[in-house]
Amino acid sequence: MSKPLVSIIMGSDSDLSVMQQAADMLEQFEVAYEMTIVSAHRTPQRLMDYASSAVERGLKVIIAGAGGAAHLPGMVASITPLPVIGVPVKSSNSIDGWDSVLSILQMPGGIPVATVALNGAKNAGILATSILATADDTLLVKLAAYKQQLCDEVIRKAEKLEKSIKKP
Ligand code: RP5
Repeated sequence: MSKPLVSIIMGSDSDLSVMQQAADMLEQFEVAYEMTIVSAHRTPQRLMDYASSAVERGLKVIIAGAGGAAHLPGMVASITPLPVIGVPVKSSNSIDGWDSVLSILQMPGGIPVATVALNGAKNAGILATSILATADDTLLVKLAAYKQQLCDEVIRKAEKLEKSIKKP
């Protein structure tokens, strides 16, 4: 098993079904990752320890997901110099998801968090891979192939739809 380059953390195990989608993308691109629970509110010291040791442990990107009053991504970004991708999760304590989105999106100047869509962990996995790909040509090739695959799929669907339309 190679050393993890990407960390996936979440505020609770109740975020796992969403955050697993980031892990699935990293597996697809064969990027080594670690995944665990770090709660900004329930385990503040663990958050401090985890974020402050991330560089020395060899991590390059951190994906952090949380719901409701979602402080995890922003707090992690305030501690580590690594890029942090925030995933707003529509959780049981979310009013309608906007609370998570805005908590993660509206960071003060100086502490950026790259925020993906609500429950957008899939894109977080792809974005983390893109960040690594700036220094890894193999990953660049894999990402280009993935995008081509998305394109081919749409063309195939378009052709199918066009054929299904009855000619007047
Ligand atoms: C947040 O509170 C977590 O990230 C989760 O989305 C939400 C609810 O947590 P649980 O009460 O399900 O543990 O901190």
